[in-house]
This record gives sequence, structure tokens and C-alpha cells, in this order.
Amino acid sequence: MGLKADLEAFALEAGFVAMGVCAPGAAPQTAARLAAFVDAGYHGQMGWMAERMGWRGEAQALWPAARSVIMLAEAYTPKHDPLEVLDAPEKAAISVYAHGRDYHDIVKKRLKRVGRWLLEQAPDEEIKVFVDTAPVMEKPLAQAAGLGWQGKHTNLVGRGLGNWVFLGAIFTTVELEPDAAEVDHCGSCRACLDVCPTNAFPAPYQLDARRCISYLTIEHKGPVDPALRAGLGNRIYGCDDCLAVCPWNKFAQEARELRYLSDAAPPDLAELAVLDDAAFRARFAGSPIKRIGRDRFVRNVMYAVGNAGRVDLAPFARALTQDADGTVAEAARWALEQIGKG
Ligand code: B12
Ligand code: SF4
Ligand code: SF4
Repeated sequence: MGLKADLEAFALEAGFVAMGVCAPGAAPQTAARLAAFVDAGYHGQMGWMAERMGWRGEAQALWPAARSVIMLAEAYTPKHDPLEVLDAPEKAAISVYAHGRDYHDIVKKRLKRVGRWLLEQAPDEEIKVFVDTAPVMEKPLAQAAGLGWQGKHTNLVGRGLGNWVFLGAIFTTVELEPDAAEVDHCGSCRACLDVCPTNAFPAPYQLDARRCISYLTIEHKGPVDPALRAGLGNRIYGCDDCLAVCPWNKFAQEARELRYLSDAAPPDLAELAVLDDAAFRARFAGSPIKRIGRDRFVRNVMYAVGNAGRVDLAPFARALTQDADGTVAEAARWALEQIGKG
């Protein structure tokens, strides 16, 4: 076998479900599309997206010595229907990717392992590994590397993968044979566009993050626009609706990393509403949820309490109307008003 085939065999053995290779300049449309996204203001408060746009939009500018980009996919396919919890308004809907351990840590370690293996075969070469947080646009690169295509919901979908995958990248000075880019297989389907509770897609393949529940619950600081709060329902961290309805998930691969999965029942809003800073940190140690901090988390819980509209949850909101965090206090007062309307 050649180096690329051996590398792929090692990556699959290490736990990834798919690998593809492209040249760093293989997604030339990306820079203009990123610029249009930022010009339209779709990034909201994610000011970092408007910084280092030269690197983000053009992978070859990020590290000019790189000759190949190795894109890897890691499956986190849920075992249960993630939308079921939406019918239980007293429960908290937490997005599947945050049910277990933080993927950033796990994927990065695995990428480094694969990268080290490559360097053992090619000791004079170099690598850099990236997952999520670097100025790299992983989805267009993954499409260029043939792993799948960016669906109308903008996430990467693969014919043999579905869309429950995380992406990671290894840039390297090693020259590897590129794969053919994947083409769009969405066809006339628009299930993801139609299911979105907050109409976050101004057009197919385009997301206005400012309306997306994932952005609103994870990235957005301060109060959420009251007009969008009802759309959140009981989703307190991320959102899976557009992913869950994609028909290509029939071909999803099982998650090999069990630390992403959890058999625990969804938590009650009541038990989350009482978390103080220390209790929040203890409960979500090792989870991506910890990154948003207690205040934003409890803010989200209060919006869900308001949307549940249940009198038995009113004491939990009342207890927070004077919270030291002004946004939490306002969210608690809003929740009480909603319960009062019921
Ligand atoms: C910023 C960000 C977000 C933002 C914005 C999302 C977005 N779609 O841009 C928010 C906070 C909303 C978010 C949410 C989520 N995210 Co996120 N996010 C990122 C991040 C850091 C950057 C993405 C980015 O560059 N966006 C900017 C826009 C301009 O780029 P784009 O999405 O690729 O947009 C393209 C399309 O608009 C397209 N386009 C425009 N016009 C047209 C026209 C046509 C005809 C076509 C074909 C295409 C097209 O061109 C653009 C450039 O390719 C990446 C990690 C990374 N470094 O890449 C993770 C990443 C995309 N997120 C991920 C995940 C898992 C999620 C969530 C599912 C989490 C959750 N359950 O809550 C949701 C999904 C929401 C959704 N529908 O997209 C995964 C996706 C894996 C996958 N299978 O694709 C990534 C890759 C992280 C990772 N390493 O695994 N995320
Ligand atoms: S994650 Fe949820 S809110 Fe965001 S685009 Fe998808 S369905 Fe809409
Ligand atoms: S739900 Fe349909 S339109 Fe959306 S990404 Fe999947 S195949 Fe494409």
C-alpha cells in the first residue's frame, strides 16, 4: 500500500470514520462566501469571524508551506431520537454533541496521534492539527477532500456518514494525492430548512447565525431578543433539529467514541435552575457546556422555564429575579411573565 492508503488505515484504526485529502487551495470559493456572510452581519457577536479573514478564507495563506490538508470525520451519532425531549417542556434539551465529553479534547488528541504516525513515516516533514477553534473553514475543505457536501443546513453530510460527524484537519508539508471533491446530493429535499424553529436560513446553504438557537444559547452574550425566545422552546444548549431530520442519516456510522454518548435521561429544568457557579462547574466538568459559564446557562434555563409556562416552575424563576447577573434576573422576570400569561 502507498503512504496515503496506510495513513487512512491508521486513521480509521485510531477511531475516525472517514479521511480525505485536498490541496490547501482546493476551496477557492470560500473566501468570497465568508466575506458575504460577515458583510451581511450573520456572525452576530462572533467578532472573531471577521478577524484573520485572509487565513480563514484561504487555507494556503494560513500556512504557505503546507502541501496537503488531511480532513478527518469523527462520528457522534446518537442512539435515541434527539428531538423526543422537545415534547417534554419541563425537561432540558441539550444538543447531542454536548451529552458527553468535550469533542475538542478527544478529536485533537486523535489528530495528533495520526499526525505523529505520519511524521514517523516522513521524519523531515511537518504537520499542524486543527479542530474547530482555529481560523480554518473545515466544512468547505472537507467537501473538497471528498468527505461529503455542505448541505442546505450548511453542515457537512456524507453519503456513507450522515451529518452526525465532527471534523478535524491535519495540514502537512507532505504531498499526498488529493481526493475528488464531493458534489451536492440534497436534491429537492428541504427538510432541514422547514424544521428550523427560528427561521435561521435566509436561503438554502446560508445561515444567519443571529437567529440560530445554537448561536443564541452558546455564543450570544446578554439578553436574547424577546421575539426569538419562544422559538428556543426547551433547548438550553445548542440545537439539533436541522441535523436530526436529514434523510442521509440512514447511512450514519455508529459513534466509536463512547465518551460522547450518555444514557442519562434529560435533566429537569428545576434541577438546573438552582445551580450556582460552583455547582455548575462541578456538574459540567469535562463537558463543552462548561465553556459558557453558569450565568449564560441559567439564562437559557429561564427562557425554557418561561416557554414551559408551568406554574410549578414559577418558584425557580422567582428565586432568580434578583440574581447578581442582570441578564439572568431579566430572564427570570420574563419567565414569570410567561407563566402568568398561561
Ligand atoms: C462559527 C461556527 C458555528 C456558528 C455558525 C454556523 C455556520 N453555519 O456558520 C454557530 C454557533 C451557529 C454554529 C452552530 C453549529 N455548529 Co458550528 N462551527 C462554527 C465554526 C467554528 C466555523 C464555521 C464557519 O466558518 N462559518 C462561516 C460560514 C460563512 O461558513 P459556512 O458555514 O462554511 O458557510 C458556507 C455556506 O454558507 C456556503 N454557501 C454560501 N452560499 C452558498 C451557495 C451554494 C449554492 C452553496 C453550495 C454553498 C453556499 O459557503 C460558505 C463557505 O463554505 C466551525 C468549525 C470550523 N473551524 O470550521 C464549527 C462547525 C461548523 N460546527 C459544528 C457543529 C456540530 C455545529 C452544530 C451542529 C452544534 C449544535 N448542535 O448546536 C450547530 C449547527 C448549526 C448550523 N445549522 O450550522 C461542526 C459541523 C460538523 C459538520 N458535520 O459539518 C463544525 C465543523 C465544528 C467541528 N470541528 O466539527 N457553529
Ligand atoms: S441548529 Fe436549530 S436553530 Fe440553528 S439552523 Fe439548525 S434548526 Fe435552526
Ligand atoms: S435535510 Fe435534506 S436539504 Fe437538508 S442537508 Fe439533509 S438532504 Fe440536504
